[in-house]
Amino acid sequence: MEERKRALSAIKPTGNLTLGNYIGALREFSKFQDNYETFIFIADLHALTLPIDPAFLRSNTKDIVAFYLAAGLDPNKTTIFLQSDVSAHAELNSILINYVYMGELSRMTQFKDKSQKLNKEAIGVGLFAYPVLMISDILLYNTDVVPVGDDQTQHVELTRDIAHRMNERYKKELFKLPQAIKPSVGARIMSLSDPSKKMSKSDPKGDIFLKDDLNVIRKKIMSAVTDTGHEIKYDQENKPGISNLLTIYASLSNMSIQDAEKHFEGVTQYGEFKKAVADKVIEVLEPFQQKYKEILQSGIIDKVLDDGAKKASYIANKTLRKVKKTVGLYIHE
Ligand code: AQP
Repeated sequence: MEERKRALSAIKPTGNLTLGNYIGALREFSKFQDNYETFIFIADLHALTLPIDPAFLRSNTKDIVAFYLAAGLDPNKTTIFLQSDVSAHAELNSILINYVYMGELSRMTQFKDKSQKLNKEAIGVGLFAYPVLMISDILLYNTDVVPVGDDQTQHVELTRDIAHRMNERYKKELFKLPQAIKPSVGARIMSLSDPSKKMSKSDPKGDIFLKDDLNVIRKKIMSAVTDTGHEIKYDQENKPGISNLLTIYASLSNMSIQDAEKHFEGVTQYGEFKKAVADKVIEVLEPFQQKYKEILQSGIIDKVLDDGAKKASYIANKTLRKVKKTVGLYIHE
């Protein structure tokens, strides 16, 4: 039987999940599970790269599993697990960290953005070396495709470079070269209060949170920053606010941006447009929130994570053994 290709992705439990995470990641994940062997995990080790309250980290981790299931991930089709439950991630990280250059890591946009906000003396090594752990996450599973939003594609590119470097160095196909896959619409949802900035869970300004009360969501959308003029047109430079709302509407309606523009042709009041966007977001999030609550109450999360960790460990440990052998670490036969 021909082996299925593998898809892998994750979310860091660093903050309450946003509509950006839903559109750019969560919703995309379940599209892979029928045709790919799919691995979706909670990147809890990555969440330690910036200070985080332990109780919040724990409850947020559980929340994300419930969100995965509510978004349609089926544990019979997708291996769902916690990164820290599979020790091979940390072990491969401590090997690969020797093959990634400081120059490469210092060029990562996300590191530059996040470290800028910190006191120079207090930037954790983990924040700097974060992509090495992400590279390990991806390469352990011989991943073919990595569904991600815009901000993570640079890290996947670096993963390809390192996989290639290792293959060249050891003259064998040790690792597969993975490919980032972005959603065609909605790879970068922007803040509602400042559409020049990404909607981000660790810098929550102008965010819609997946757990927000539906009335709060409506209010947030109705007061989203827009632009002068009255046409509903996609123009990121001159109409970033309208373009962002149009993107949200199009992606949640499974339409292209052009079709969404056509849909709003003739609408000249931003208020009417915003109401339609709010209705659409609520139409999608209402049943989603309901499912999420039912899953949290059902008590299935521990079992899903236990089963997932077993399946993931088996595959990850195989790759780890191969790497250890290749680089010369002693392995008992
Ligand atoms: N605004 C966004 N639009 C589209 N996709 C997004 N993603 C995040 N924000 C948006 C995608 O969600 C996935 C999980 O993200 P992550 O947890 O790895 O963290 P991130 O990429 O760094 O996103 P955040 O929300 O900004 O988290 P913090 O601030 O904690 O780092 C990824 O596929 C991401 O692209």
